Amino acid sequence: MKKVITYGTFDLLHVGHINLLRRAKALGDYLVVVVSSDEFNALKNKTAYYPYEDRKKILEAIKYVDEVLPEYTWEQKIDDVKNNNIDIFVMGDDWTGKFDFLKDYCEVVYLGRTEGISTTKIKSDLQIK
Ligand code: C2G
Repeated sequence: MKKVITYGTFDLLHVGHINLLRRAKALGDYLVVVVSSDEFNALKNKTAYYPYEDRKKILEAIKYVDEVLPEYTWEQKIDDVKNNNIDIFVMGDDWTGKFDFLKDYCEVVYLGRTEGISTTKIKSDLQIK
């Protein structure tokens, strides 16, 4: 069984997230999504509209997603890959190169982002502060 892993906040879920998750799952048989805790989002200078528990539940309802784990630190990725026997790490190409250190442990794939949509754009279009 080929296991895939990806990371993110996945706030205000939109088609860019779904396109990423669909393509990530298509690379293997099992997709683990590591969703940023509210504390980790603070480290990313992000404030999610939905709290962690809700973002986790929403991701678990997506047919491409097999398992959802919490992301607490930047440093947990190597352990996550090892502990979950991951074969492929996937991120959107806004992260190209940033996670190449994982190539010692698994395949690293950066997928093209979906243009014209982002959580930040949704918030600004709706004037949510
Ligand atoms: N994404 C995408 N197209 C968009 C928006 C997002 O392909 N229009 C992808 C991102 O590239 C990322 C995933 O969807 O792979 C989740 O995006 P975010 O929730 O914004 O995640 P981010 O804040 O980039 O967190 O340790 C890594 C971080 O947790 C990544």
